[in-house]
Amino acid sequence: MKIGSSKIGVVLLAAALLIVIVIAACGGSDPEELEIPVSIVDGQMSPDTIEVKQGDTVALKVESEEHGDFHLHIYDIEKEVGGAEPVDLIFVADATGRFRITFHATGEEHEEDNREGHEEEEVDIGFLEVRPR
Ligand SMILES: [Cu+2]
Repeated sequence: MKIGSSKIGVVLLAAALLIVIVIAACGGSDPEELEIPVSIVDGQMSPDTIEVKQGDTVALKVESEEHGDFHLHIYDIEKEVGGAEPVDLIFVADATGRFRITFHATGEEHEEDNREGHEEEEVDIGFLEVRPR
């Protein structure tokens, strides 16, 4: 009986250890608040892909040398960038997938025309990638 119960003890210990390893490896991590600096130079976003996890609260700090609208598709977040200060874009990454980010150049003198010509004017500058947590 002594040998038997110590064997069970070893098996239980091994099982417990395995569970701890699996939990540690797979994460179950809590949503994070991320602050990500983004710059737009020559029609290209840097980083070209923003990677976050589902549920994260994301604050993009967008700097652009050119004046225009920063547009995150599907999430449908659009904001004017290109001033002296970086622009904060804050959202919760609740939808997973890969989302286009485009830039709409807006010369101040024909701002109204751009509202209509949205699709022709926009330039792909990068992606947002939201992975399941
Ligand atoms: Cu767009």
